[in-house]
Amino acid sequence: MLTACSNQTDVTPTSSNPVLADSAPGSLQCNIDHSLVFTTPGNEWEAHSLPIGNGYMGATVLGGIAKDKLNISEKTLWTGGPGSREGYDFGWPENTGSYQQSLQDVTRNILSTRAMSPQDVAAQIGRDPRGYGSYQSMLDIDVLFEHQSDVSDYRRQLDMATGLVTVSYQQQKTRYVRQFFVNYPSQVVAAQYTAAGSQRLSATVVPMLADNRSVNYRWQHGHLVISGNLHDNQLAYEIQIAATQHGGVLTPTENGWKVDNAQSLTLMVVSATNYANTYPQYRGEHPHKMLTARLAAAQSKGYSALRDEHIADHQALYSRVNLCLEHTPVNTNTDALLSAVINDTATPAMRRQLTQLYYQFGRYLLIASSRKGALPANLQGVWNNYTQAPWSADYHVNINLQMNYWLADMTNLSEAGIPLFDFVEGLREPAEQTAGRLFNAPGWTLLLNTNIWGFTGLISWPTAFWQPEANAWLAAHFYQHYLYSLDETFLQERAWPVMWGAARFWMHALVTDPTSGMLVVAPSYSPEHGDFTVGAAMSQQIVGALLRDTYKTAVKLGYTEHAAELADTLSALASGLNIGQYGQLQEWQADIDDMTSQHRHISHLYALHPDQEISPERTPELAEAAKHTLNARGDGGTGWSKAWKINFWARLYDGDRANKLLIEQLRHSTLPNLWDNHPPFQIDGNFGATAGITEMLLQSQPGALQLLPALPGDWPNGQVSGIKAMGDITVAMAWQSGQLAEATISSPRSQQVTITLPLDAGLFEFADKAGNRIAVTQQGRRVTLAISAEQSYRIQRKGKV
Ligand code: FUC
Repeated sequence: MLTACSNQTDVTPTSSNPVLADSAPGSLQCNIDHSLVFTTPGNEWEAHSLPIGNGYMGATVLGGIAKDKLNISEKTLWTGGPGSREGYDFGWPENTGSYQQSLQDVTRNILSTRAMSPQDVAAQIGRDPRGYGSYQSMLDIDVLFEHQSDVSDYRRQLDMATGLVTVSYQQQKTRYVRQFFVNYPSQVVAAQYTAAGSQRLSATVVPMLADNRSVNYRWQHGHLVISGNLHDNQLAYEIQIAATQHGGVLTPTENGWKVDNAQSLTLMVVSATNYANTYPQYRGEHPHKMLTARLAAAQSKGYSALRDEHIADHQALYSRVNLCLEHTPVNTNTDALLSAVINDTATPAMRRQLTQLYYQFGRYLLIASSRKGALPANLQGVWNNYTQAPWSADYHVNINLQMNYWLADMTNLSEAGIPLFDFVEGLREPAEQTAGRLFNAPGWTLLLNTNIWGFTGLISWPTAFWQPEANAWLAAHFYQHYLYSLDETFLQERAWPVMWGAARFWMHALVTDPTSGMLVVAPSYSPEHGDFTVGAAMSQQIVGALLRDTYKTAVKLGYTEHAAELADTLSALASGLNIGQYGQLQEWQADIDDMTSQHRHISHLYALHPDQEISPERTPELAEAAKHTLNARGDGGTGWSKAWKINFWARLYDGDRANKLLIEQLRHSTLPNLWDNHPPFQIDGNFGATAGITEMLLQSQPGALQLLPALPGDWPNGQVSGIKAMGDITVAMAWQSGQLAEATISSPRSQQVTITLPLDAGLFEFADKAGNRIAVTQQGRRVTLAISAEQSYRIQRKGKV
């Protein structure tokens, strides 16, 4: 259905979700498209899966005609960890004293020689991990249909607005429809297969499990219970499946079912393990009782009620934000749209259509892979088809896990961000051990990567093992969440302990550089190239940001002694902000950047994004230097690298370049199902791109908002609503001919805000909800106004744009 910027889902305006003021600018044609649509079955898991999930469990649908494979994963099913055959020690060296001695030797050496090869450093302070493990697939459910595969009118669709996957096709006079969802409140995967017409449904249902576990099948009150233990670590898992049919006959087989001549077949699947996120054993109760109760509750609700419950729960999050980039839809087939963008035959309108879809896909994926109570989204979100997943589908903390959560607050999905905070808090105990054992330091830290078993220690890959700044980067998310939510209880009870713990670590671990007398990180490694050095830019910037944020928090909470200690350290800390001989922002202390390097990591621009120490207004020379760096690095890179570059260019207010990177990402780093392709499939790029698109439309700092800071020429007309600025402010905007036409802001909290408009503030009128003009202070493009809680304020362009 084509609507003039109205949504197909029913969005009720509330204070946390105001839709644009009733009078949407007249002529904007916009089909707000929420579906990924394909007209052929999928056959490759990475490229064609349609994902559904509830944070705990993920499922993917390929929609084969003769055989439909439903892959189900559950976040806690991992090999490795305590009890692993290989042994497990969290990545800690056996001999703490001699390890600390080696680290001191490396530090001393590097302070005098200024550079060491990664191989030399890894030989001294790296270590092969044992029992790291990998995320596992729980099971596949193969449904083997007896009907022929000569079908017509085939359609495979993921409707992001409802979180339903539907597969449908026609065979002679029968319409076959399958529908899938994963319900969060009731914790169940549901699938329904129906036949309407002259034919009925005949099929066998076969659960398929990997051979790296024991597998026992038994029947309990008519449903199938599959249980066992992973061979590697004896982690217990259980799956319970209930099957029901309408019409025909359902017959249990040895480990599944056979259905004959039915009108419909319904499957409900629950699964869990005895994992508990508790150091050091990471084991809890066997899930049997819980799953039995869960399945019984789901069955008594029934399929339709579960679907309604799921849709309501999903929409409460998903429908908060709408993005509408004007286009007349030319094709709703996602394959065709993506192919046109890849082949450069897409019109600007087609690119906008895909952009709009891709934007919401990032939000959809976060809702499906990160819900309260679950582990956070890993490198593949929650979906997995492997027994040894790429990078174990773990949590890399030198960019990847953090990127997964950039979008959470700004796209009005704060709830979906909570698993990150729970996870980091869960790492505290092993991370404190890591700080003590490796660095002889207080506080907490971890290195390059972590798993669900509290791994916070060492690996041995020379160019990717040493990233102790990860603690500061994770702590930044706690502070950011406070800035977005203004939740002071969160700041005091959750953010402060994490931030202070990381800051204490660094106040101890920083060393005085004999050449400058400044405090530096040493050894320091700019990921994931070059030599180990002293005080690489990204090390200094990340630690500096942590100390500044922690200082502000200490002042706010009245911890004066902590604040004084932080201020002392900050005053002696090297900034990591140096401009080099080519005008670039130096990656290292020495001016040795190779301006031909196209390396994917650009962590030395951390101060530009995600931090905001560099900005075109406040630090124009540094912003210019960041541009030189970005231009030299080029617009290529892996999926997440391009996604980060969208954010960088947005922060530099270059919307056209940000959009170019977005198109590059769609063209070169996107799988047909719109999953980000590192390659292989790695979900961070999806999340990073959605964050980047938001940054193109809205940027904020405490008390300051910037509207349409990086609007590309390719998006002349559009609307967005429901996105968030710091200060718990919800923003809606409409623009025409590339110019802001109207904006609405509201917050549950009274506060003073300064808004930077894209044009002189004199061109706009400012009114309250009732349309009464309000008093504002204007200066150039800036306008300052006091907003009252639960009121909405309208900024409107005078006259016609
Ligand atoms: C970092 C990146 C790689 C990859 C891996 C999971 O080490 O450098 O590109 O994303 O994480």
